[in-house]
Amino acid sequence: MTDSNLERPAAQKPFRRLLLTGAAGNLGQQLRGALAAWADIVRVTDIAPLGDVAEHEEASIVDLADEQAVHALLEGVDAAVHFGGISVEAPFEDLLEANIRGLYNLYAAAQKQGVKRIVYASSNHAVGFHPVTSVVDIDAPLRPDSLYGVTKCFGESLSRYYFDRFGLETVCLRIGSSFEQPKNPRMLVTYLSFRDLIELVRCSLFTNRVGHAIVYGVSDNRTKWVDNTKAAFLGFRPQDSSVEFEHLFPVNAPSADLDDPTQRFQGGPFVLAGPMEPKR
Ligand code: NAI
Ligand code: 15L
Repeated sequence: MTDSNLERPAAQKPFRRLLLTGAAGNLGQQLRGALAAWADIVRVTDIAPLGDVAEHEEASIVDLADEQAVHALLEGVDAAVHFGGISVEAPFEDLLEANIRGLYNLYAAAQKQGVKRIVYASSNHAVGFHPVTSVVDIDAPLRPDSLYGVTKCFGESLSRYYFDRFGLETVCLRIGSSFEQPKNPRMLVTYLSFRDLIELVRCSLFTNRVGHAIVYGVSDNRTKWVDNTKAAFLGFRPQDSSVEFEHLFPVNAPSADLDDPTQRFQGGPFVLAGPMEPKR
């Protein structure tokens, strides 16, 4: 919680207004309801249709690449939960607009509007070219596995700059694989349950003085490729595990083929996905 929120009367919710980008997406839909418990007003936005708008919500369809519209979005916002943008490998031109220009617009607007904190959906693909035989902590070198991963590294650097230069706080969430359930054996390692995702966002919004922080978003899975020890101050304790889904994948499957890059590196299939040709 930011200092200005602490000045609000006890009967009110901790935040006056939270912004949620990507609200129509897979994870945005999960977060939309959760944010209602923490803010009087949740401003939801996406480039895609947002469905029914609740009484406590303000909704607007905005392309993150539209500078003016993004500046208007950030007006009167205490903190932003930024889950909008392209979430997979894509042609560079598309990533450039949504994930690079869009992110710059968001930070420039947040700084101008005096927003105190951003919770940024980074990705495991910022470090996806680390081998599965290693465990990475939050100080591990960036090793993006795709142009998509490179855009996440840009987001982590841009947010670092905005903290060092302007004091705008960010928690970068290096999310693993957050879906209803793991879709393949790799996701047994990278799985983040929706419940744990919501808890991670809650910790990121409510911990005092986060500065510029990085944390891995994975549940308490049996196999671990990431180590959150240095992010312990956020207080994130995953409740779930992919163990309950292990039966979905054959127990007698051959062990990882380390000659196959999609099995040798943590990023899995992303390591071979790009660069993609622009759509003509
Ligand atoms: P998603 O693709 O379902 O949602 C992203 C949303 O962003 C979509 O609703 C889309 O319409 C919106 N969007 C795309 N371009 C936009 C633009 N130019 N302007 C405004 N909105 C735009 O993806 P998901 O799974 O919900 O992921 C959310 C965030 O979390 C993304 O940033 C993704 O990179 C990140 N992430 C997700 C992971 C996962 O396992 N679901 C893993 C790692 C990171
Ligand atoms: C991501 O960053 C993607 O947004 C998501 O769609 C998944 O592919 C996830 O990583 C993953 O690594 O499984």
